[in-house]
Amino acid sequence: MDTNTRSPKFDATTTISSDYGIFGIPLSEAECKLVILPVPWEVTTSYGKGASNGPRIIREASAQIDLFDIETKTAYEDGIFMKPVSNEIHQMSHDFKKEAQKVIQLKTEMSDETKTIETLTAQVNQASEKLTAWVYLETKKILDAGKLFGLVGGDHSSPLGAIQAVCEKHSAGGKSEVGILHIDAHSDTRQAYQGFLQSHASIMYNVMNSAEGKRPNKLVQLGIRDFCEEEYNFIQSRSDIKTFFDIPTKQRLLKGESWESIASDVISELPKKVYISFDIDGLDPQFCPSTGTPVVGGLSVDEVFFLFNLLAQSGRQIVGFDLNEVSTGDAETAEWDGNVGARMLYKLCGWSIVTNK
Ligand SMILES: [Mn+2]
Repeated sequence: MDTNTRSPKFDATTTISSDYGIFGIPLSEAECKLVILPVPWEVTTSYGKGASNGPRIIREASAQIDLFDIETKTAYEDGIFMKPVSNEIHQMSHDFKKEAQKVIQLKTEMSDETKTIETLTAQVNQASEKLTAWVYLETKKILDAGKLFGLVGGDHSSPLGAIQAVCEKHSAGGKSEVGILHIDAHSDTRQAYQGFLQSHASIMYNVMNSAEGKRPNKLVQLGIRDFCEEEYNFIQSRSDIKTFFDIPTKQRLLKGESWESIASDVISELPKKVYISFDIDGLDPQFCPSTGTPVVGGLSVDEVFFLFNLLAQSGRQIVGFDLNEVSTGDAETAEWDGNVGARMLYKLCGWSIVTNK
């Protein structure tokens, strides 16, 4: 497809690299208002696999999207850029995933090799810390260059450093002004999972226990339908967390309440500055069949698009976002997952640009 014909702004002489960029937009990082950091990471994924391929399949599917959008119009003209996928990070993910798998296997077998389990677990935790530190620094660089920020994972542990950097950037008197809109099937508030301190299942626990200037002032969760009692109790214990569990939310909808009314309630819990953390499994699994831990129920694409539109109309500002857990499963490619992921990403990009005008 000749992507240059999709916008009068981009002349036919500009070429598009196959290593970086996204949506077929032929602009350099310096020319783009919004910069996306890809994080090909899936060390502690427990059930499915292929989340580290997320940036690649989303990028591949992204060239098919028409740039003009009925809601965000020509927002893309400000430029959207995705950095090249780091081979070093991808290799590190591959190497430490093997160690994490070994830990899970030994624990499942009730192995008495306690020393081995401890050593491997510590190594995996160190690798996760290193990843988080890298993501934090890369995010800071993008923000300090005056760009809008997005991240594509990877499993849901990928954005911890990014959320900390964005919260820190938007803080006053040592407190962050940012609220997180977290769309997910899972609450992700486990203190640790299989001994791993920074797993995908602990991201929001870690976010809400970050140092004061680096943690959001509010966490608002939507689509949540898979969590354990420990997670439920953690949510209840925190006045800075508001969870819209999927079943009671759907009951309101099924009794005839409008989605507009429900979405307004969700938005009213958020401060003016919003960071969106979007786990693709928050959607009904028909939209993400290859994701690692699918759960029945969930949101439709229409409901999410409606929510984003209403968020923008409310005058809120999207100060950063991540999209994670878009996966290939066992396959090399998963076209449908990439297609849905790319469309979700495009809306997130468009609304980020529009709400920062
Ligand atoms: Mn998640």
